[in-house]
Amino acid sequence: MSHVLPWVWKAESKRLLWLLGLTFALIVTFQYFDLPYSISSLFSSTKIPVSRNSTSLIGDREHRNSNLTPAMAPSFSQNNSTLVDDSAPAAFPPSLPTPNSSPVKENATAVAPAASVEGPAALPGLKPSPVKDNATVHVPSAKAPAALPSLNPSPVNENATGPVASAGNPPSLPMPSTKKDAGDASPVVRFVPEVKENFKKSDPVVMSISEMSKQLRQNRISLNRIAKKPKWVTKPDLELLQAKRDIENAPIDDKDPLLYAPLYRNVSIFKRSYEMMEKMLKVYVYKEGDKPIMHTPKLGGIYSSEGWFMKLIESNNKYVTKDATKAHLFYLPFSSQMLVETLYVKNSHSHRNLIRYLKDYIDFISIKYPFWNRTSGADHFLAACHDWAPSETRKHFSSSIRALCNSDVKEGFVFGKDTSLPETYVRDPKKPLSNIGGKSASKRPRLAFFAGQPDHGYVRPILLSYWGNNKDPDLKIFGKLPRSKGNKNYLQFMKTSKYCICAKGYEVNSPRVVEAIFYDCVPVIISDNFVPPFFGVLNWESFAVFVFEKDIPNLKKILMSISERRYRQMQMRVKRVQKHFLWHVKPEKYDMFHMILHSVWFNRVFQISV
Ligand SMILES: *[C@@H]1O[C@H](CO)[C@@H](O)[C@H](O)[C@H]1NC(C)=O
Ligand SMILES: *[C@@H]1O[C@H](CO)[C@@H](O)[C@H](O)[C@H]1NC(C)=O
Ligand SMILES: *[C@@H]1O[C@H](CO)[C@@H](O)[C@H](O)[C@H]1NC(C)=O
Ligand SMILES: *[C@@H]1O[C@H](CO)[C@@H](O)[C@H](O)[C@H]1NC(C)=O
Ligand SMILES: *[C@@H]1O[C@H](CO)[C@@H](O)[C@H](O)[C@H]1NC(C)=O
Ligand SMILES: *[C@@H]1O[C@H](CO)[C@@H](O)[C@H](O)[C@H]1NC(C)=O
Ligand SMILES: *[C@@H]1O[C@H](CO)[C@@H](O)[C@H](O)[C@H]1NC(C)=O
Ligand SMILES: CC(=O)N[C@H]1CO[C@H](CO)[C@@H](O)[C@@H]1O
Repeated sequence: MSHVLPWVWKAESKRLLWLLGLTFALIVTFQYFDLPYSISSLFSSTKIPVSRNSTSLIGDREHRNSNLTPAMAPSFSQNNSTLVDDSAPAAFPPSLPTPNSSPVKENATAVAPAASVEGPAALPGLKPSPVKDNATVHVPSAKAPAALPSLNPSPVNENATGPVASAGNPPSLPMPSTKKDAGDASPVVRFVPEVKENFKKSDPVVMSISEMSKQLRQNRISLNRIAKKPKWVTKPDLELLQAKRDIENAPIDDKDPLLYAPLYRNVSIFKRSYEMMEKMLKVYVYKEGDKPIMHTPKLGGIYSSEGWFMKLIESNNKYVTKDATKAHLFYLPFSSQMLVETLYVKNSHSHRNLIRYLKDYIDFISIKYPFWNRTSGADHFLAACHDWAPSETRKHFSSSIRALCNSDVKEGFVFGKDTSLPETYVRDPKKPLSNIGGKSASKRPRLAFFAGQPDHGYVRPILLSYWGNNKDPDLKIFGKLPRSKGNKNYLQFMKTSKYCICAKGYEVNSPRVVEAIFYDCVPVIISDNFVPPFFGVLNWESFAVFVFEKDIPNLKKILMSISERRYRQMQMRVKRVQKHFLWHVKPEKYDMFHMILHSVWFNRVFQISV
């Protein structure tokens, strides 16, 4: 352990050791609540069957406001502790009472808070003791290729009751570091608490795209049913209800030359909904909030989609209204990137102050105006691209519509409420369209291409171990590409490969998905449980390939099994869907700005209940 945490020993501080212990207990606790799935990969015999159903549903208020909360917000020093995220209680699988509720979950709620309340008492052995007894301990090997077997769903061990530290072998706390990643592997700093990262391994329970669609359909019905009625009904509510009826009864219209039907779940519905949005949508943008966290759009880099959206909506005069009583939606103009850059204490691994900031903002506007309280924020929305945004916003924005880049089924993404925000890597904010496009289908000699930081997340080492180092001349799978002027190499590969591999990094999202589309390359998404952008309206499987992480060894076989005809069809569709993924300094019909706005509108319309 000493080589893992040299500074601990140097400091010779019992207090630090104690904190470390507490930290670990908290990690375990936190993980247990936060990532019901990843705990099952950490201790791979512990499978929590309830999670899939529950993570994608909205929790009932009682649960959220239960007395878990104080227990999960410990008051001890945060210095050098770890990722202590007071959004944790909300992360607790928010669920409707479901028949699938397992004893595992019940134990977790009963045990974990006690552990953190009692603090020292619960610490000896670093184990939340009540949980440990019958659990089977299995800490997967950290080595990537060896981690592969655990990709396969392991049989459920019903005895395993929860997280337990293997004796004398707690998962190591890596030294804090920053995260760098971008489509072309150029140095863009991402801040990520590596402690949490270490817990993220592949998860045996994977939600396929068709299961996601099913969940979306179910939630469209159930969210609407369980939605809290607004405290009073307004004219915009009634307008939304009318819009909903109109959209549901959309006339069949699949011949619009601008909307190629196979790209959409239901082109008639999308078309009608978009028209209704154009016709009636009014958005109120809060003026409150200090720069730089609020009202400061960043237009370059990998988080720029939140910035572009903020800039374009704040300067928009078609959809934005100054009269909040006319608004169907309320936009919360904060930047998750600026929030981290401004408030995150380096190496603190704590989000608490970030979450606090957002909470204070909500408190402020909910006292000053009646709008938030009227719907508990259900008609409020945010667009946030930073990796941490899901956890920062999970608790206090649990009713609000969150457009998130890190749209991970297992990080509390709620189908039908939240929307998947495209992650875009804008290299030149003045010319967001430069270098767009690529070779035609017949002029793409390479089967597949990937390049990116090799050590980000658990998937890439696996990908590289199977296909890196030119193991197969058809698959160009690289770690970092040698630097070239203007990223020529990277762009060249994207423009001349048939398939562009979008392998997840630390988180499910990657700028490569939009990049592939941008360069007319068919995206191959290897990122289990990633909800692709505009999932509510687009039929992703018509123009992209989804490969389970566990199928990486079969990657070539999978790609080779796609016929040339099918490939050409998908590539043509990629070109047709491209317009939805473009930024324009002056927004254009159906472009990314409008699609983001539409995704929020669409979810609001279908959740409306009065
Ligand atoms: C989810 O719950 C339903 C019943 O509500 C059940 O039929 C289904 O098998 C459950 N799915 C999972 C993955 O637990
Ligand atoms: C945490 O560390 C900062 C300096 O890094 C110090 O100012 C602060 O008082 C510390 N907080 C506690 C609770 O120890
Ligand atoms: C926190 O840890 C860093 C090393 O990671 C150390 O330099 C710093 O002094 C520590 N701060 C406290 C308050 O213990
Ligand atoms: C767990 O172990 C305790 C004793 O250590 C025993 O009383 C209890 O029945 C066991 N529970 C299960 C589910 O095996
Ligand atoms: C696991 O459960 C089975 C029956 O459910 C029981 O026979 C077995 O002893 C249990 N194992 C442990 C370690 O508790
Ligand atoms: C699309 O939605 C419309 C309106 O609800 C419906 O009439 C039509 O059958 C749907 N089309 C498809 C292909 O599902
Ligand atoms: C909204 O609710 C909060 C908490 O319940 C309360 O403090 C606040 O005064 C309310 N706002 C308005 C405008 O009534
Ligand atoms: C609510 C509760 O305590 N559920 C179960 C927790 O796990 C033990 C076994 O470890 C069961 O006996 C409880 O029923």
